[in-house]
Amino acid sequence: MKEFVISEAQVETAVLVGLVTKTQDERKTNEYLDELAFLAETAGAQVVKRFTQRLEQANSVTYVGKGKLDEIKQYIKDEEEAEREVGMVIFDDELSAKQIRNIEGELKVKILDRTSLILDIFAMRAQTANAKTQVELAQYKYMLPRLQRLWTHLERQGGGSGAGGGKGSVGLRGPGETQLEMDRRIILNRMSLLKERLAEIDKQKNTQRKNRGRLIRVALVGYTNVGKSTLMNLLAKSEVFAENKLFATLDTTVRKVIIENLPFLLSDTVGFIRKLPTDLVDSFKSTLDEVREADLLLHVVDISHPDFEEQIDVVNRTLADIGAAGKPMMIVFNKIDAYTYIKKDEDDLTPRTKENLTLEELMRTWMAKLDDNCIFISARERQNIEELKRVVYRQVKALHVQKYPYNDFLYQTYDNNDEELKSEN
Ligand SMILES: Nc1nc2c(ncn2[C@@H]2O[C@H](COP(=O)(O)OP(=O)(O)OP(=O)(O)O)[C@@H](O)[C@H]2O)c(=O)[nH]1
Ligand SMILES: [Mg+2]
Repeated sequence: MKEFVISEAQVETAVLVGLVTKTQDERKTNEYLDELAFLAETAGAQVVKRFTQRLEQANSVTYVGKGKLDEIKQYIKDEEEAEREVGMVIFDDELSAKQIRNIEGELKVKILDRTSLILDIFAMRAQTANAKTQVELAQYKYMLPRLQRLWTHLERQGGGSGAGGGKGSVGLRGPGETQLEMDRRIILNRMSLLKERLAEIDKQKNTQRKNRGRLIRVALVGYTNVGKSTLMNLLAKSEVFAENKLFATLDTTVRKVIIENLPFLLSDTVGFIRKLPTDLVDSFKSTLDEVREADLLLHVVDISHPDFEEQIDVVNRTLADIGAAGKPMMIVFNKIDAYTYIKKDEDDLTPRTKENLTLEELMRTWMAKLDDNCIFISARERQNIEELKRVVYRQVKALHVQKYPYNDFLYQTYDNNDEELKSEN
């Protein structure tokens, strides 16, 4: 496990590597690397350099081409000579066992990829037994095929050189193979134990959920760092950990929220990210059940982020992946206080792009696109929160009537009382 994990707390330096391909232009790659840098920072590493290369697709042996790898190697060497040690090289895509082995052999520093970096952050962030178990399982899932391939590779290598059908040199094959096979078995055993444990936790959570009574369930979903927990704290008056780091939240928190006298359950969930490893999504099944079983999704978007549109797509795709597509959903555009745009000169006749839209123009566009099923707020500056409450109230009430038709005592005295909401706070 060690080699996939950033060690200890001291600041290590990192070099990032990404590709410009047919399907990923330079701008995209830079955005991905920005995000990778943010991930690295969150994990406690400091990014000192980025390398990109234009390739049709990733090189199956070394991810980048030979020339680029030499360039990176030279950079590491130069830095070392200047007494600035490079701690690790992080690749923006998931690497195969073969790629890791070859790159490591060349660069002789710690090699990470986006997946192992995310796993590392998750491991760092995991607080509860549930989250810890889920992360550990995901880490083993990541490691296993890499071990396996390492093992088959040795076997193959041995097979080539072995005489008379024997498999390889004793020194290489025997102990190495046994060790790896043993590691593999230990990991498999550990994995089934973790799975059992998760199944147990799952059962408990299911029971808990059943005991929650007849309340509508609303889940805050969205990309990481968009402000879900901040909004949760605001609506539920709770103290969920929120900060400007990725994946501040790993465990779902559920709170009972009452708007007017209509109670419902609000849950804050783990944020999504591009290229989120599927194994990780699988491992977080019990966390994501909260999303799957929600009656209403509040999809929180950071409108001040230059890539917010792609982030919306990533979240929608991930929701579909976990079987939560098609639920009633409302988009909550957050961080309107931080929105900036590039004003164009009057005499500038080049076409206006997304970057030139004022907040009002952007709001109009999205309201038209989403048929008004969206709202614009600032959770931190508490802008438009009353309106948000009003809209959520209306939707939850409609869902409540639908789902629990005989349980309408909760709000009957407040039926036409939208006015009162306005005066609250
Ligand atoms: N400018 C601005 N910043 C905000 C707003 N809402 C939240 N933030 C900041 O955005 C950062 C992330 O907020 P969180 O609430 O932790 O975001 P999250 O979506 O829960 O993030 P993860 O749990 O990491 O997925 C924090 O630094 C917040 O203070 C807002 O309306 N405006
Ligand atoms: Mg959070």
